[in-house]
Amino acid sequence: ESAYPRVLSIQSHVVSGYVGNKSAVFPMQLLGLEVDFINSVQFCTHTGYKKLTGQVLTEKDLRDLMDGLIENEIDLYSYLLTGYIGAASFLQEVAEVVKHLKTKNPKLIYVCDPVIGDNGKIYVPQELIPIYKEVVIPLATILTPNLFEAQLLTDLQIKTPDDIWKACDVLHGKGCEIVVISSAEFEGVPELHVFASSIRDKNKQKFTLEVPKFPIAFIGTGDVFASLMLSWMHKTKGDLKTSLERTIASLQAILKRTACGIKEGSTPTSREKELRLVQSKQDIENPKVTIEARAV
Ligand code: ATP
Ligand code: PLP
Ligand code: PXL
Repeated sequence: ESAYPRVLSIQSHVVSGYVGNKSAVFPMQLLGLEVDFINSVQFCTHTGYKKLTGQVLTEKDLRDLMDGLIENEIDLYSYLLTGYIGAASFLQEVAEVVKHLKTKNPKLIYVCDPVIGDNGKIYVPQELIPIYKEVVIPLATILTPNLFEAQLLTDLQIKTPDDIWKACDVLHGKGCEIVVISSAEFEGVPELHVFASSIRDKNKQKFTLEVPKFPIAFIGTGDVFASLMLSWMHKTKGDLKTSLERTIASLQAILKRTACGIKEGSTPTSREKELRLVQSKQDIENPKVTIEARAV
């Protein structure tokens, strides 16, 4: 086994700003993980800016890069992290990558953020949904959907916390040991909620956190969330409660710093909303926990 843990992160690259690998790699490196990354796209910015340019990696390109790692015998990973994937054929190839990495390391931990959409809006092609459901989710160790994604992946209507736990059980039934609902909002409740359910080592655990919500639609926060959860689950040897608390503490600090740069009352530009990730280095290294995860 490798002397230090190595992560393979397959996500977007943007030249300017912070989504995908640009959001995920820095926190993992700061927390001591060796990160190899494959850029599934290289765009000028995230897709919310007025002009989008750049290139998309094909499934064949992904296969080629993996073949290089395999032939060089450097395809032993402890963790795989994936986020936004824009094409069905690429997602199918990612599933092949997971299967291969598991033959090399049967203990591989696959952290999958099944990015489909948010708040009733789908921003990937529909045909990705059955592939996530049938092929990818059974391979995932830790799954981090938001409430909307959990609905689409389970075909359940989620209206209450009880419904969330039912959805988590459906996802456990498909094979993921840990399900973290990275954000959920309920009618008439101003806070954001995080839910986590684990059946790891037959030890059932459930936690919730209540997070104050900034009135700003940040981009790339889901990517930071998954990256911090992976890092802290590693550093705490699987302590779900502590990992959730430290992840949320760092995220809150990053968002507070980012919000400070936005003029109140005005509609922020995409540029102004870019996460102040580098400036938050110390909040990532030493999160100050103020929000406790409550056991359910
Ligand atoms: P994905 O689509 O990648 O699965 P997601 O939609 O759940 O993820 P976000 O909604 O970005 O991702 O939320 C991830 C985390 O980021 C939340 O748990 C919360 O801690 C933080 N967060 C995001 N937006 C806000 C906000 N406006 N106010 C407070 N916290 C936020
Ligand atoms: N908009 C689009 C087009 C996206 O692809 C994503 C990706 O996740 C988002 C918004 C939201 O990003 P996040 O959930 O990381 O904040
Ligand atoms: O997860 C956010 C994300 C990832 N990749 C690309 C994006 C976005 C959000 O807009 O545009 C290319």
